[in-house]
Amino acid sequence: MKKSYNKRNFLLDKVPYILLGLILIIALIIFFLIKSRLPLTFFTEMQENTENKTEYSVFIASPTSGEVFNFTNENETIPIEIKAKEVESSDYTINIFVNENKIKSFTSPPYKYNWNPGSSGEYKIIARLVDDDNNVIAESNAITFTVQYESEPENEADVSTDIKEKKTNVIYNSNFRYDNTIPAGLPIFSYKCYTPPVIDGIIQEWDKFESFSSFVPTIKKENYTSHTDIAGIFYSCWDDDNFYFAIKVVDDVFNQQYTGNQINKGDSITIVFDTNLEEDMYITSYNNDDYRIDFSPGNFGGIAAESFMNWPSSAPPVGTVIASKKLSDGYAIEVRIPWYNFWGYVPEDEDMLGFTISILDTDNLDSTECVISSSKTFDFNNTSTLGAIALIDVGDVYSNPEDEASDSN
Ligand SMILES: [Ca+2]
Ligand SMILES: [Ca+2]
Ligand SMILES: [Ca+2]
Ligand SMILES: [Ca+2]
Repeated sequence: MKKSYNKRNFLLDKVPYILLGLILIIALIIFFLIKSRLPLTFFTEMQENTENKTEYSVFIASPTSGEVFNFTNENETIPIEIKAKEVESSDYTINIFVNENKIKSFTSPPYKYNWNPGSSGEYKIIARLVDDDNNVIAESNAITFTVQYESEPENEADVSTDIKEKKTNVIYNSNFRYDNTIPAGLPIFSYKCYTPPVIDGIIQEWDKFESFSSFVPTIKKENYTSHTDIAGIFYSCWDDDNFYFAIKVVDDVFNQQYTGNQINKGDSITIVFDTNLEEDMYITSYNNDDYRIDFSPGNFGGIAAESFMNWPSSAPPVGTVIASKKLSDGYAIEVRIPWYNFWGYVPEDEDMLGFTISILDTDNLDSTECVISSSKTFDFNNTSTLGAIALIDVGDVYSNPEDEASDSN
């Protein structure tokens, strides 16, 4: 009994395998039947095509045809990306031409380059693959694109003659690194405030104060493309107790997942002060009157906005209040830092401090991809790259602004 049961069971177990084998055999028969009915070239041509592609072919993947770039500053660039098939010989060059002027040559991948056009106009870009003897082996598609520079509105007219005179005096009477500031020779001006700003991340109350938005790419600047990637507008003011600032950052991809001494790896702000600039003009290293503070907007989720002093301490600055707001195209930060964090420094009208504010941008990687700063060059470890900020008392900017304007006429 037991034996016959086992035998039948064994055969039943094999049924699925037999069926599968049959299906495979039928599929193969159908395949060969179809193949014999199609012209022979159907299969061979497909092979030839792929072979031609592996020979020499270059293709412009960015910019795209008809693309329009609206630029607001002279540092913005066109991201150029060339796709090229693996080239067997090592003696080749890919030349990039814009309006038939060679702007870049590649001899190895990646074929990526951020090109600064410098002026508005219509441009045509083409890539040519040449051999060792400069013979053109392949030419890419030709792409036409447009660049438009929009001039930034001047707010110089709003400033009264009294304030202009005061600024001229401060510049004349103080020593700072003229070449580092943007524009050269002009520090950032910070007005004394008679009513402290409300630290809530809403920065409307700042429009009476001077703004700075001429940030330039400094660290990893080859990654900088346009003002939609990273840009900012900075405001500041001061009183006897605190330094206040607000910054509105435009950033296409918000990414901050770090805290404490790591916040610089995500989207963040770094400010460096030198409270004794006059005596440290030729010192490149940080000393006991320099302060480097990082500010994080948090992630608008579980991580709160915070500040962290990297030099000279390695701890959050004492008594500092920070608030942030997520915006549709970036974020805003508002901060109050008590002066007592800057040991022995007491602010006075017409003080000139070493100063640089930098915006650090992380989009898709795990650390900083690009930095833009308020001084022409910026290096975290070199205080001689700092620009300057002038603290000036021009009276209460909220008291009768109409009267002051008519006085100056
Ligand atoms: Ca506010
Ligand atoms: Ca960005
Ligand atoms: Ca110093
Ligand atoms: Ca970002």
